[in-house]
Amino acid sequence: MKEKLDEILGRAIRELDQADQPQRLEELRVAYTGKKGELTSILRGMGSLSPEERPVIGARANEVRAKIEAKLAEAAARMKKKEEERRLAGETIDVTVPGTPCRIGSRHPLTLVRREIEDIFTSMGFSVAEGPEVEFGYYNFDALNTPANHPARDVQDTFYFSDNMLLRTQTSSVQARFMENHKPPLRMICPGAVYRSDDVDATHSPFFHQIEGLIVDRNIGLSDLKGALTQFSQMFFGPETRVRFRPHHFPFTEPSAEMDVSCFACGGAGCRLCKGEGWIEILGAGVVHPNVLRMAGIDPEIYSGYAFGIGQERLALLKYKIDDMRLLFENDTRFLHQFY
Ligand code: 2U9
Repeated sequence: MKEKLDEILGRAIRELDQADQPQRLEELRVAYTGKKGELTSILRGMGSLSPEERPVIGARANEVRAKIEAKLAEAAARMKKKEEERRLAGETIDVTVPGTPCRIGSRHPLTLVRREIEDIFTSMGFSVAEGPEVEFGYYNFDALNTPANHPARDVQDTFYFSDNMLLRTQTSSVQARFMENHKPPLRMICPGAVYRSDDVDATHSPFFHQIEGLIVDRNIGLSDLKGALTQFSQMFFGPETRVRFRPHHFPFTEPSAEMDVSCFACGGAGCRLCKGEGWIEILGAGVVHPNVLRMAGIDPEIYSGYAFGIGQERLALLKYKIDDMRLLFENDTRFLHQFY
């Protein structure tokens, strides 16, 4: 029986060394140490041994069982390690493989223009203010010397919610509000969306953006306006830029003017961009009307100021040579990704 036990141990060790699948290991465990396994059946047959042989064989059988169990555990550990190595090998990350490209957004041309204008004016000491797009008729019109019978207030031109609430038609309402809680000297610009009842075409939209500016201090006049807006034009369009002012009318400024810049494409000789004129209109401006200051509680005998209004879309079309304003609002990313 001792020989039988040694033979079992030898065979078990050989087979366990060769086993390379958990399933095979389980088969061997059942075959050797399971309830119906070879060792168990030997132990069961011990009854037939002589009293002298029994303890010797019993001890040997237990030794063999312990050895087989140790070998089983060793094989299980070996398989687990191998499996883990296999898994890790499969998970290897090649850090040199290029990543999945992700599309990075780009700034909208209107945003680029707004930021550039903000940078220029803040460098001259202007602050930036914002206000509501849904506005009282008072701030949009009355405070800006545009009384009830003025044609700009017509329902044909302005979107009304009620008699006294509307979508602002100009960001000047922000300046009217600003003057109520800031004392002169003040120097500010207000960028933002405005709304007018217009049909859409290549140069018109019922929704567009302005940047308006206002400065109020002692002894401010037309020369200050010309100086600041010339400086702005040269920073925005290039140092060679010349400007010219043409008389105009706005209810909120007196005198008022429109300002042209020399064409930055042809230098003033006349080309397609400036339609042969050599000049391109870019903004309106003027000396703030005394009535506007008075409405805001500022004494026009002590203070004066100038104001200007720039159409953001117009500058974006000019700067980026875009020939149709609708492109700015259609959100076609093939178009928008050209700007950054
Ligand atoms: C206050 C007083 C005066 C703002 C001004 C303009 C001239 C102007 C247009 C430019 C193109 C509007 O976007 S546009 O169509 N704006 O020409 N705006 S002066 O004058 C003000 C503003 C606020 C208290």
